[in-house]
Amino acid sequence: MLYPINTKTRRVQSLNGVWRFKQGSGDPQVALDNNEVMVVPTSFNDVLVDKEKRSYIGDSWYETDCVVPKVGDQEEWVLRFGSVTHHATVYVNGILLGEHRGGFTPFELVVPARFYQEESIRLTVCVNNELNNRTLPVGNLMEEVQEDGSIRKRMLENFDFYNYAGIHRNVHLFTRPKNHIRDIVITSQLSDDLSEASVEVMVETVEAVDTVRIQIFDEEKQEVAELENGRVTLKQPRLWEVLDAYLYTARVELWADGQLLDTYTEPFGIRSVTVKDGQFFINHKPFYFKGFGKHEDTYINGRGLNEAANLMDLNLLKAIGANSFRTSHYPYSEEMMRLADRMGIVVIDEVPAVGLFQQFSAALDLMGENKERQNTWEVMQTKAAHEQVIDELIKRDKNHPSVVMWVVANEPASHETGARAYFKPLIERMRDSDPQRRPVTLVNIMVATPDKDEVMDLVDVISLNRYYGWYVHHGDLAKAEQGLSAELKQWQDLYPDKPILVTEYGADTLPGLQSMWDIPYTESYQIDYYEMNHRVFDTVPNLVGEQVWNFADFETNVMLIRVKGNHKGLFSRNREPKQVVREFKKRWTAIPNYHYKSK
Ligand code: BDP
Repeated sequence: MLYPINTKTRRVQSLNGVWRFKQGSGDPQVALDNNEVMVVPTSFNDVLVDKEKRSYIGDSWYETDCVVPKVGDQEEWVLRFGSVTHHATVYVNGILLGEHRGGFTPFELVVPARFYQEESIRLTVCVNNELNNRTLPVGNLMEEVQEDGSIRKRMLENFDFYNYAGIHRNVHLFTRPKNHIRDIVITSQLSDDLSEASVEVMVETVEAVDTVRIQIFDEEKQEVAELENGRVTLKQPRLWEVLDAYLYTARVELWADGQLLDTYTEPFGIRSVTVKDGQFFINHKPFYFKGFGKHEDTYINGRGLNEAANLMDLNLLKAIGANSFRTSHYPYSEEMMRLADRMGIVVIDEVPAVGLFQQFSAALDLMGENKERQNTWEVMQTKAAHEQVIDELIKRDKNHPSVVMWVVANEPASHETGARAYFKPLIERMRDSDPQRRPVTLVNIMVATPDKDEVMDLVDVISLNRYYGWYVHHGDLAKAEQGLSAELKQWQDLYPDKPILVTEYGADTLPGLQSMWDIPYTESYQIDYYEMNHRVFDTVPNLVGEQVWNFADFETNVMLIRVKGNHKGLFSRNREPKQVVREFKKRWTAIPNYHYKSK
């Protein structure tokens, strides 16, 4: 899906701002009064301040008035939402326009022409934040009878982050020609010696046109090539390199009867990604991931778009010597993806498939022997939602040079019967629908050890979340070291040709707490914990990277093991460094992006 930009044939106007707002039942036929307001975009939760409203589960109504300026009869107005979490129903003047399920991907709705004549239109969005075993992420919805007999919905997240909701990303109204560029797909093949790239640009239009003109421009806005039949071979291309990004632009024009119908410019990078012999190659060189699992999570905005925080995070990421992050546990904003492209930061792109584990508990006490048998794959009805998020993510992010791998799910019950049947078609779908055929991974949970896991042979990279020294052997780093070392060796022996990536490891840490001994939650323990992990990582030949859990502390639901959120960040929630940041900086600036572990 194309990002909304102004071009000679498209005009974008923002609908961000202060909207009318109401929680509870609503009637789109009747305008909301002005008693309560909400900012778009943001999570509604924290800014509402009131405790009940913050944790409200159900429908929230958003409304604004806007003017739809006149357009030519060959043009249309489109409403575009960057994301609405988790379910949106959109009305214009009380008339249903459409809906979208899924809280992390954009959607568009064409505004019918009859509204273009109106002085102003009333735009109403009903936002629902319920999650269940048919949605992604997975949540457990409950109803509680209150003292007065009324029913209040409650949501127990089946995952370890706060269920922030609202109109989370930009809302735009834009014009485009009726016969327009629907999509642009850019792929490139690099020669073995990197001296040539054959670039292919495929353009999808609504109807056939006389001419589709495609030109490529460099960063100085100089034309580099004009494509014939959508293809060109570029000599000595400047590559998109890790932390040294170079972005070309493809300008597409549709022409009919000598008239320019539509034009759009799509930035892209030339780089290759391959996996072979237990290594992960970018631009034909073995790459080492240094970085983070993150969250879209800031004070005040919650999960709402915060572009300043995005830039600060990526600058901090660079400052500490990292080169990558994973969009745990959902697709991040398009603005963040464009920023990563621009800054040369490598991204592992994840769908919101989290919570696919019956009765998931962040405490990882799922290994308890006395627990009832879990039957995740009988309980979960998420197949349709999963297919949808895969399709929407790849449609949205396929052209981003920063994206080097897709994640089909985070910590599913891949050791339970039914996991293989569930994941095989989804992994194939992900691989096959990507025009660049990037590697696909699944992030494995600690209990799905090599002897129990049923799916890791299906993916290209073995991604592991491992908490030796935290959830296992808590406070005993010597035992933790043995456990981690033994398990990584097992994976290496089982899949000698697959790279291993540690996608999560971490220890909750409260800044300022110190100890002479191995006492969890102290800054000294965090330092020792990571030192132990790194010692082990460096002995595993196929281990191609380390992504810390988490970049920054983040908000979670209230739980016994959460002290006002999850504190595994290397940075606090307001992005101040913990003591361990200095240690990371030393390690990561010493580890090169390439050839760290070349065999
Ligand atoms: C893993 C999850 C992540 C949690 C983390 C933790 O992937 O979402 O926040 O562990 O417990 O289970 O800190």
